[in-house]
Amino acid sequence: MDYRNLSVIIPTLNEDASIASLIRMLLDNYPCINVIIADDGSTDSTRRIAESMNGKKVVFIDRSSSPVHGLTASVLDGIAACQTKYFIVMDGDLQHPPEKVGEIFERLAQGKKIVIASREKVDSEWGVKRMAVSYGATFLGWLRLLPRNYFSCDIMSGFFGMEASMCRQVIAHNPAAFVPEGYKVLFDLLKCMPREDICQVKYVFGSRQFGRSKLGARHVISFVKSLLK
Ligand SMILES: Nc1nc2c(ncn2[C@@H]2O[C@H](COP(=O)(O)OP(=O)(O)O)[C@@H](O)[C@H]2O)c(=O)[nH]1
Ligand SMILES: [Mg+2]
Repeated sequence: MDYRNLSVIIPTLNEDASIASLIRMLLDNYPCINVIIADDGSTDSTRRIAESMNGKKVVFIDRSSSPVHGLTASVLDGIAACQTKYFIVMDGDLQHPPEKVGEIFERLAQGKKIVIASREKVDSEWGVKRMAVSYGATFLGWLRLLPRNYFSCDIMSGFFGMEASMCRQVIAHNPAAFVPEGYKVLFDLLKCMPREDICQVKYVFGSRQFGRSKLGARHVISFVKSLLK
């Protein structure tokens, strides 16, 4: 596999406890891979760490002075900055296993338009509230996408890959479908894409070993906005 054609886009907000290990794993396991850190103004050492790692292959996007902060806005900036044919989006907290990047890339290189890493198991310390939010959002999302059959799909996944130019076209033709301050950029993309273009790869969503989840009530509101768009 030629990983020069692949960029991994990682949205970050204060992930200095895990970002170095993640970048190192990606650079060590996938020769010549590109990494784009889309950071929303971390106040910890995330920036220093990312900028100190393998200069040419690790790009740091500083969104600290952006008018809109958010996971979706950060990923969209990462996609706009992507210089390779393909990209994969993954979290910076090691809950998405870097070992799966190769499998996702293989499917993209075979011609799949969008490859979703689907959670077959959540190996996490999620409480009742978080489970209710996650399953509730998935169910409402499935209903929103009803005319197309997405029922077996992890439409809330934050771990997925696409061909960059195609994705930029989808975004350019459907700007209103996206909620920049939201958390679910994949869902916004799926609203604009035909079902048959999708392929899934299973993985186990790991537990967060460092730092805290940033998911909050305002993200629930942005998801409701996204359902209505
Ligand atoms: N750029 C950016 N990244 C974010 C934001 N919120 C969360 N993230 C990052 O998105 C990824 C997933 O966030 P996380 O809080 O772990 O979500 P969870 O796994 O669903 O609980 C992590 O890499 C976070 O650092 C944000 O507002 N902006
Ligand atoms: Mg997480």
